[in-house]
Amino acid sequence: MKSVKKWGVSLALVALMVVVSACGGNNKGSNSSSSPAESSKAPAAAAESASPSESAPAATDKKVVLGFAQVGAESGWRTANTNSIKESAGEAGFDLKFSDAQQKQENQIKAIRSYIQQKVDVIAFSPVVESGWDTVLKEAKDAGIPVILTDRSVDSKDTSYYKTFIGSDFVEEGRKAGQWVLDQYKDTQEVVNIVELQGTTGSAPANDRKAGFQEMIKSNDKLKVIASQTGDFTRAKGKEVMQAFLKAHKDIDVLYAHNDDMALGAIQAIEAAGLVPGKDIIIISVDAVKDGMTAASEGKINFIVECNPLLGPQLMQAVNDVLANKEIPQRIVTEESTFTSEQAKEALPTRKY
Ligand code: GYE
Repeated sequence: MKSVKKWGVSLALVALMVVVSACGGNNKGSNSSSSPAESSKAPAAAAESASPSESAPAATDKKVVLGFAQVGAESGWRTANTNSIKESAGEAGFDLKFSDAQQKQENQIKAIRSYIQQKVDVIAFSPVVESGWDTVLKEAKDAGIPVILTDRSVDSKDTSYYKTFIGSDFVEEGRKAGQWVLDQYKDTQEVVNIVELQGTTGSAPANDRKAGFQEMIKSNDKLKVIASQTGDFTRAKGKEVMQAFLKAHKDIDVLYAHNDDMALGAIQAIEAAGLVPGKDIIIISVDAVKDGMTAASEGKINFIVECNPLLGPQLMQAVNDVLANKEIPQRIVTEESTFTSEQAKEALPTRKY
């Protein structure tokens, strides 16, 4: 920290920091806003205009401004992820500008452009789909603003567009789901009819969870995916698509849903069709959020592959490291496990999300 000579000035700075942290410390306050335009009026701007005119505060005295472009609010996983980011930003003392793209890439691009215009210190985002980011990422790079990817990645060839990617290994998650099915049906003499509810089309978790699953089950030709369609990671769509699957196919043995929310929607459709989820149709999903774990503990979901949404602390650490010019790995993978119904029952009481 640079020392400020004049007492009056340092007192004014202290007072200012108190005001700023009072405004920004709580994650439900200035940290949350739905559009990037709104978030531009966050406390940092106020801090600048209120700073003493004769001697501007040193750069190190200012709050770190982090622009975060979130995918949306499509699932329980996303809610837990958003909460983790807001909480950790508050704890780190950052000024967080948060936007929700409602699962639309064009909204995320707009938000990122607005963060570039506002000259934030770091931009972080979870790209809704994998492709189509090169132009906006180049704009950020040209503006000298470091970018960190969290949760989902991009397929850009030029990896210098981002400092690191913090998130799960989605292919591995798909493999874990596939391995479980492979084990369950290793002695089957009959064909096993599998239906798949895919995540958002073009998103990394949808592409990778499908690929990892396929990679495992292909070694047993009795395991057949007879229908596969997107349910956009939402409960409503999961229900709707499962209804259509049930109408079209009378003999579904297994449902593989790329997230808990779609599985939960599908469970409603299965029950409405007079079938017992977890028994008449074996269900596998990904995420292990509270509602999914509850359904698993009730035996309605047979196997869940965990995907950890609590990425906030790792993100804030990476922001600090990037700003301190520290070397950070290009890829930070989060640790995850899996749950059977029994294990879900045990884990549920201490589950944080
Ligand atoms: O599995 C799903 C959410 O990108 C890992 O997005 C995330 C996925 C998560 O909507 O529930």
